[in-house]
Amino acid sequence: MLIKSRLQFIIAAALGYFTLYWLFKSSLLSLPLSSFKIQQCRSHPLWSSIASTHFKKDDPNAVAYTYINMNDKDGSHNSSRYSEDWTEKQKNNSSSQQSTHQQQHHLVHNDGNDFGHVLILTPFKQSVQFIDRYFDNVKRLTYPHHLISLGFLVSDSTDGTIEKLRERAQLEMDTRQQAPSLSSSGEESVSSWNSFDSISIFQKDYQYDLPANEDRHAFNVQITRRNIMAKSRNTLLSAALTEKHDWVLWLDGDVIEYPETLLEELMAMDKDMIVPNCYWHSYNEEGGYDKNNWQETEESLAFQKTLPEDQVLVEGYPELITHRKLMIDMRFENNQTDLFYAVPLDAVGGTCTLVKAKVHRNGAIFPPFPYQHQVETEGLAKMAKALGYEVWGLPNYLVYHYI
Ligand SMILES: Nc1nc2c(ncn2[C@@H]2O[C@H](COP(=O)(O)OP(=O)(O)OP(=O)(O)O)[C@@H](O)[C@H]2O)c(=O)[nH]1
Ligand SMILES: [Mg+2]
Repeated sequence: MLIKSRLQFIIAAALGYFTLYWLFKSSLLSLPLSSFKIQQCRSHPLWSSIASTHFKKDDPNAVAYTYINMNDKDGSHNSSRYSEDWTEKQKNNSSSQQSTHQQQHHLVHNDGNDFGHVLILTPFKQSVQFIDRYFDNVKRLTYPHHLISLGFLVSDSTDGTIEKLRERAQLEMDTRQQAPSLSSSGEESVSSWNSFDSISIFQKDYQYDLPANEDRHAFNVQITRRNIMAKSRNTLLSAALTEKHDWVLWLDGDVIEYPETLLEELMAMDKDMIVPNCYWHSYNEEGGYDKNNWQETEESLAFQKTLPEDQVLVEGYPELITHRKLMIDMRFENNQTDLFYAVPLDAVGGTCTLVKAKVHRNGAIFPPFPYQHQVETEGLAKMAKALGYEVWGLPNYLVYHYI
């Protein structure tokens, strides 16, 4: 009986032990199930890459916002070079930023979108009225903002363009610093994806003002105007392009509407240089705006053979028929309605032009001198083609210029 009850005791104790063990084990599994999941998430290589990127991006010292007056560089102006405190901070943090960018590239690669870092460059002159809209539009871009840098060159402006630009850049910077740091759920990290990598504002005057009685579009002022524009774009490019940039988007300040998905859609075409069709619209009408996106024709090439080498051609002037085929006239051509229908081009305008950074690095600039009868943006395309790169246009994909 005693043995029997001992046996019973042992069986009961064993049963009790296993019951307690099972209860303990199941409570361990059920209670912290969510934290187990988080643990799993955190150890995922992609997640840790995001986390370290955003921890760095939320560090206020990592902010890059520069304002540099370049007028002293060529001695044409005697105003002193001016850079604010954060320029120093930026320099001090350049090494940490570099490692951040390496992680970003890694992150994008892991994500399956190996598109890289884009530098959006905009020259501005007397453009204060466009700046708020400009920022509202770039902020709406759906491409990850930490892979976007903004660069501006302001010239010959007396309307407060540079002050307004600095104010908007500062606002962006403040928003970024206020962004909450990463929580355990990782939710707040989304705010960092909305922060641009850097904003750089350069200033250089060319003392170029159109005589008050001259129409800025008049044929006889085009060459001087385009020459200054070419120098402005080259100056901005050489000041802002760094080794981290994979793409350059040239975006004029008076391009006021474009798709939020512009960057990823143009990048996905994977062309050395690509331009959407730049139109204007009113409330009930629309039409072609940028006539500088075009193809040469047999007639245009034959015509150029009759010209002296230094003769510059520009489009859109009845006094000069060039025989080119303009992209503004190619929309829905031959019943092509595909948004991404692409045509090879021989020249581009600068309203909205995506260029692989290597095209610039390898020598394509905006010639301020006649190059194959072209200057500035059309000259850029001609140079890129001479370097062996391909230039393409999207006749059905529209962006809109201010009218
Ligand atoms: N930095 C700089 N920017 C300029 C200069 N001239 C024009 N811009 C800017 O360069 C971009 C293109 O110039 P626009 O004057 O719009 O050229 P456009 O589109 O051919 O001419 P519009 O038909 O009048 O718009 C705009 O963002 C201008 O604000 C200049 O001399 N220096
Ligand atoms: Mg314009």
